[in-house]
Amino acid sequence: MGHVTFMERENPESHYPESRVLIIMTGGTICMQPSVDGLIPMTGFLELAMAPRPSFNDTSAPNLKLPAYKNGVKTTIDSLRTPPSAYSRHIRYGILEFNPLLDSSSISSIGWTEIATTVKENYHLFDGFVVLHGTDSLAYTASALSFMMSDLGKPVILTGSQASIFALQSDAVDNLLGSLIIAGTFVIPEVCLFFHHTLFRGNRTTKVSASSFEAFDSPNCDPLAKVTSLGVDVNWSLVRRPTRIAEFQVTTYLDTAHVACLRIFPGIKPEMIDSVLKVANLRGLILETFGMGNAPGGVDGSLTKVIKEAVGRGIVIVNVSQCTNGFVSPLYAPGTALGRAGVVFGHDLTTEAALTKLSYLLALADLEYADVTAQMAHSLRGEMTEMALPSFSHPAGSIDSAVARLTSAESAFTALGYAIRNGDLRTVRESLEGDEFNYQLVKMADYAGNTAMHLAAVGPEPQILRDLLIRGASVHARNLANNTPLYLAEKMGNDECVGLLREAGAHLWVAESSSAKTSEAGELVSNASGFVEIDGGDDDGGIFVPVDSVASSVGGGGEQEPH
Ligand code: ASN
Repeated sequence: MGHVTFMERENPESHYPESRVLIIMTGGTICMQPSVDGLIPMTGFLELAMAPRPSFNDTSAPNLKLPAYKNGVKTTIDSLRTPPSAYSRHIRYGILEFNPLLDSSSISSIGWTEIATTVKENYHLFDGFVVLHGTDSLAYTASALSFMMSDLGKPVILTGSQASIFALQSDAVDNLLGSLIIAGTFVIPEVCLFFHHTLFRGNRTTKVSASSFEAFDSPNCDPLAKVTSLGVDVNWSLVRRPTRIAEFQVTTYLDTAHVACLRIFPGIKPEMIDSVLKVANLRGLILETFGMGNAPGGVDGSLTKVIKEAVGRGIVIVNVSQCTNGFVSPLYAPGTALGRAGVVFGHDLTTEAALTKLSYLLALADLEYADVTAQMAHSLRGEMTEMALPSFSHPAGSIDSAVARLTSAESAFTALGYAIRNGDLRTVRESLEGDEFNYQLVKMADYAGNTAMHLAAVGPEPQILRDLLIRGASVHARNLANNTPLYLAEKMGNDECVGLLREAGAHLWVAESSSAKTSEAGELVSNASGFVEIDGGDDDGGIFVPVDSVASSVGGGGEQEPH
């Protein structure tokens, strides 16, 4: 007999579980229609563009209302759901629309704050977020949001399209459907940009084409995922993960008013740069230089002089390259001269990331000039390439223990499961030491979908849970019974683990919190191999699944509220 999930017990009609995704519609071509003034964004996207399309609407329970917060006020919004995806789940979604909708060329830090605040207010109500946005300034918005959001634990995916969803030939459906499925299926805790079957880290992107459907690229960072005919291929080794125990926060103010950007060109006069640097109250300048960071007159001194004076007045000047690929460094004499004048080398930052990062840092009240320049030269959210990571080393090469003799990820995970269950902190630490292979262990799951976090949440040693958290394990991962580590810890009355998980941003939906207190929603069963299994009592003849941390809500129609 198959595995009976919590959701199936609650709602036997429903075969597959649902994830919940909030779409934040800001405007852009995706929702535009022709007018006498040219293309303009139209309201009513859910009813006009999504409801009539079978790929966005399986027509079951079309009028289900979802709770959501809009401008701080609790409300309910209409929802639709997709047919089941290749990952055997529906994505249920609702939309909050900007008023007015924007052509993205008009977005500013006000719009960025509205998006960030909407995600924050609704964070506990949805598994993921999709932001619909025009393509013109999409890379700026993606970069800005990545800095505004800290300790993000859920996916925030920005997308748009080059042609309207109402056009006969358009990229809109693919971009939106791909974003919805990824946001509702994978715990990729980053601000991402999805376009033309590719998921990018948002703060690495730049718009490379004004009309092609392949409009975005991240020239200095491989994509985080690709959609193929076989499904979504996630490059988990690139996905960033939280490494400290903290709840999701947003910064709502960026100092965009006192930052400028200037592109160097052959023949540029020092006085032109000087006049920009003397704009009233300017605090930061992004200087787009040639090649590896060179500017004319860097050696003879006149341009360097105006820059040095500006640095002396406390203006942060950041050097980024006009080339889309590569990085700046003080290799050539002109670049060295800029460095000596006090210019910060932005390595391989895009202009979009440099501008928004500087606006973010300058808005932080407790940062001095030296802190801002230091942070501009280091990665905060994966926006610049870090120094080379320590090289891969398999535990078999270094540790003389049971784990050391294991050669496959599956058997290493089995050993890890035993160690967690026995509260054997030393063995857990040995098996998790170091590298990418061990991040695989943090993300793997047993045949019941339990990750190391699920096992640790019900295990005897809370320090193991803490160790997993600082290695980037997700508190939002769900096992095949749709339960999170927090649900299991509550169910077991494992108070210390409950406290720790909540500190790391874990939460329960209302339906879960009541069922965690009853004995009906699933029993914790130790099977022969020592794994903790969540089961409704059926013999499920389990499988071993290296799942990619599926996010999901419980129940098809129940209230979904933070607890
Ligand atoms: N002008 C549009 C915008 O950025 C372009 C687009 O979305 N393709 O809003």
